[in-house]
Amino acid sequence: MTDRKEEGCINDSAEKELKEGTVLQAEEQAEGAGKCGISRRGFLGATALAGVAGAGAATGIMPRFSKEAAAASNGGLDYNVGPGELDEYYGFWSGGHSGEVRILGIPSKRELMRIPVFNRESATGWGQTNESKRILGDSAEFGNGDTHHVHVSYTDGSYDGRYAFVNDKANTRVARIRLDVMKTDKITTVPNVTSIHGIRLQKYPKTGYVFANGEMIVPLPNDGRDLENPENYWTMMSALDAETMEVKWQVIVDGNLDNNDTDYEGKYVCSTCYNAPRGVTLEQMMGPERDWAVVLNVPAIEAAIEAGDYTTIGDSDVPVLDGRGAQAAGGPGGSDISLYVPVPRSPHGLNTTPDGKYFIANGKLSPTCTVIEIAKVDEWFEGRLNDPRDTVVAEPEIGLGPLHTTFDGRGNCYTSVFLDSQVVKWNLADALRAHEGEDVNYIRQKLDVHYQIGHTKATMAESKDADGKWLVALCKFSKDRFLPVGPLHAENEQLIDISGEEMKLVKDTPTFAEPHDCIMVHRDYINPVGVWQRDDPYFAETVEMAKRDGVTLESDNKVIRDGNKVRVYMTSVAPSFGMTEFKVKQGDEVTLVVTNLDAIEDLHHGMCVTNYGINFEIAPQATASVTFVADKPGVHWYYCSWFCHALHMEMSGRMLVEA
Ligand code: RUQ
Ligand code: CUA
Repeated sequence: MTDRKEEGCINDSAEKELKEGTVLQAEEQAEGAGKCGISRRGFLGATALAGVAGAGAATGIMPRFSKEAAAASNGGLDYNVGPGELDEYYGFWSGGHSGEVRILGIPSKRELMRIPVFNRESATGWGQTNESKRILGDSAEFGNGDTHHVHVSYTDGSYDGRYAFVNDKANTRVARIRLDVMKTDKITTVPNVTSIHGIRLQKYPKTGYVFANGEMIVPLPNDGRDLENPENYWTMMSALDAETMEVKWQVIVDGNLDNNDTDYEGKYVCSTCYNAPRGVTLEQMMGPERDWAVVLNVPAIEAAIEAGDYTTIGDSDVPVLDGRGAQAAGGPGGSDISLYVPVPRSPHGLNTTPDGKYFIANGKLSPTCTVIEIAKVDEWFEGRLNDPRDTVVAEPEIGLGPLHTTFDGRGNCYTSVFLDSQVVKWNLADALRAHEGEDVNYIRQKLDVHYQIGHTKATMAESKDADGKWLVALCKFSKDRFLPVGPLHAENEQLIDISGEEMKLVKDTPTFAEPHDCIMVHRDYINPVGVWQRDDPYFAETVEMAKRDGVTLESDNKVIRDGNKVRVYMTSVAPSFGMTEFKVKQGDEVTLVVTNLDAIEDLHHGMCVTNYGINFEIAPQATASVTFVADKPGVHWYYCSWFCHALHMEMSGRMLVEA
């Protein structure tokens, strides 16, 4: 590795192509050179053009046309985002078992923000403040989560920038993030199932439902019965109302639900299933040759619930329907509400083409992708097709270990192939033709990635506005790609330019545990605010509490005693807190409420109480609070933890705890 770093500066795809003896194109050499700083031509070109644009740069609006011009000058898109320039896309990244969601700028891949969701977060006090604990509810005790799939809400198949939703595989939850303030605002623990893995949103007419895949099979209800009887273990698809985040209904299915996606007409949610034999050990799960993709018919489910045709499970009052009936499990291949399409064993990703015509199930153990035509799904539910397999219109061979497929909006699919460590570009129309027996090669290119890719995603690919500019390969292993940092390695996310005929690897970016998936949304669709509104529901309950205490948060600095409960209300204006001391008694339950009166964007304060394990952010015009027991007598300084002023160090006070 060292040799190559010192000698070469050949970009990686170029290096691979050299090895394989194929032609190394001049433009790729130029690009490789640019990457290690020999030639700054592309970058200078962009800057010069931005200079000509002048006004755009001065107002802080990224002059997008200069990007296009720069792209034209070096035969591809420009991935440099210079100092002071803005990225073209918001990337919403799951954070895996870090339990968070991250926002990245694309194409720079600069990390812009971390949104704590299921985790406990030190800088912002997420999981500690009363406001975040209300959102976390009973599950606040966990402190961990496992986010895999983050999706942004839709109106008519296009992103509408209202919310993002993300799953928690670890503790069976679904969270919603408000994209105006980029904070988690609702979390629902889904009853009756274990592990939410895939989630997807209804795309039309707008995101009404969030469809959450229960992955692991358990007894229904899981209350201690049937511990030793796996034949009575099942899982379900759950549909949450995107506005209220209540679970509206659940459908029992055959197999473990893996990944899902929806159509563009609001009718279907389709999910891959593995574990047809409903085994509980790896050997048992590996039984038959076939698993399936299950398609659930949403209007039919709604009609059944309307007709009262459902049961409930345990103490939950969520309507539950029975959607079992896979042929491989001895069923007829579906029911009034479900269709089971046989696919090769252990499929993984499920992706809808942006034209809304096909579901693609990715083979994982099979080298193929199975293409299901949604119009044929209609026919099956209308009784015009008998065999569920007749909905399959192509099954192209992609490579070893296809996991996920993404799209460029120009008819091409890009499938991540785990075992081969490749992104494979293939043409859907040609794959359909090949399935009809025509002699066509649907494979367009196989690009090596480094290494063991999981998800791959192209810009805007999960909406009808797929624009085919950038693709990210989320690689699970990064050995030798970065400076060593001990036994625990970063992962490697590779940025690939897919704007032209040929995919071009342009950048390696390390990332901490463990983004599973991401989406990239053009910045025109996302409109965050810079300062909180005082009437924001996020801290409304705290405002109500202050009202009951006769406190005006925007002006008062007061201590209210109510038995051994003490509420301390203070304001903050850089560089001071409204109170430089307050006194409580040992054993008091103290609620500390801070309102940031600064109304300037970027002027946060923090409240850190020393030796009490307390720290939280208070963004401009926000109120935040924490409740704790003052169990240690003595002088306890509190200080501002977010840099706010030249006298930030002096922004402090004393909590005096009487013994
Ligand atoms: S799954 S590597 Cu959790 Cu998204 Cu496929
Ligand atoms: Cu206020 Cu730092």
